[in-house]
Amino acid sequence: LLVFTDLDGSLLDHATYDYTPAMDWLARLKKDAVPLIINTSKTAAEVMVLHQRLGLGSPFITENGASIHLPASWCLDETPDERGWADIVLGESYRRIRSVLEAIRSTERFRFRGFGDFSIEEVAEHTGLDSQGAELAHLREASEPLIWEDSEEALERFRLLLIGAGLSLTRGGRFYHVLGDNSGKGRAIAWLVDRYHLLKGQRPLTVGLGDGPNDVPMLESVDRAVLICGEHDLPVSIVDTVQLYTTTQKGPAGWSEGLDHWLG
Ligand code: 2M8
Ligand code: MG
Ligand code: MG
Repeated sequence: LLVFTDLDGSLLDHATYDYTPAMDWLARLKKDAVPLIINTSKTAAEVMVLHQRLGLGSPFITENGASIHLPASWCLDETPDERGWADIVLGESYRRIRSVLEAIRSTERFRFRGFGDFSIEEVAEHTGLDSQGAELAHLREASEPLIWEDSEEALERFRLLLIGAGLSLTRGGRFYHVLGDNSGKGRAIAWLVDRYHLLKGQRPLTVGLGDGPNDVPMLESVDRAVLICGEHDLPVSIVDTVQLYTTTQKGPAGWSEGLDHWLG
C-alpha cells in the first residue's frame, strides 16, 4: 500500500497550514509502515521541513510532479547526495520556464505576475506563509506559480502558447502553475509505482488524496481516490475514475475522513 497526498487544502488546512486533525491517521500509517508520499506544488525546500517534522522515511514529489526525491532505500542506480537523497527531474528547469514566460509576456503583453517577479515579502503576502516559509516557497526548481491578472480569453491563448513551448498550465488552491508538459502529479505517481514494482516485485495498492484541479491527474492514477472538498469544489465528473470518494469536510479533517472511508 502506498498513500499519495497533496498538502495545501488536503493534509494541511488551506489557510492556516495546520494538520492536527490528521494526527491519528498519520500515527496509524507510521505504525503500519505504510509509505506516505507527499505530492505537492511546493518546493523541495518547503517539503523537506515538513517531511522531517512528520518523521517520514518515504520519497516525495514536488512542484506538481516536476521532481521526485528518493531516499536511499528507494534508489537503484541513483546515487544519493550527502544528505541521503537522489533527485529525479521529470520537468523543465525553472530557468527555461521563466525565459519562456518572459518572452510570451513581452510579445503578448499579458498581465500576470509569477513568484520570479515577487520579493519574499510579496510571496508571504499572497500565500499567508511567514517570511521563512515564503523564502523556501521562492526556491523554485521546476515550476512557476503565478497570479493571472488578465482576461479568461487571454488565459486560453496563454495556455496554447505554453503548450507550443513544451510547457503546461495547471491550477492549485491559490495560483496557476506553469511546468514542463512531460510532468504533472500523475506522471510522478506512475514513476514511483514502477519503482516500487522493481524493488518489491509486486504492484502496490495506491490511495491518493487531493483538493485542487492540479490533483485530478493524481486522483486518476491511483486505485482509490479521495477528492477533498474545499476552495474549488471540483465536480466529481471531472475525475475519470470509479473508485472516488468525495469528502464532506475540508482540509485535514476531510483527509482523515477519506482514509476512514478506504482504509478504516
Ligand atoms: C503554492 O501552491 C499552492 C498549492 O495548491 C497554490 O497554488 O495555492 C506554491 O507556490 C507553494 O510553493 C506554496 O507553499 C503555496 C502556499 O500557499 O502556494
Ligand atoms: Mg491543494
Ligand atoms: Mg497542492
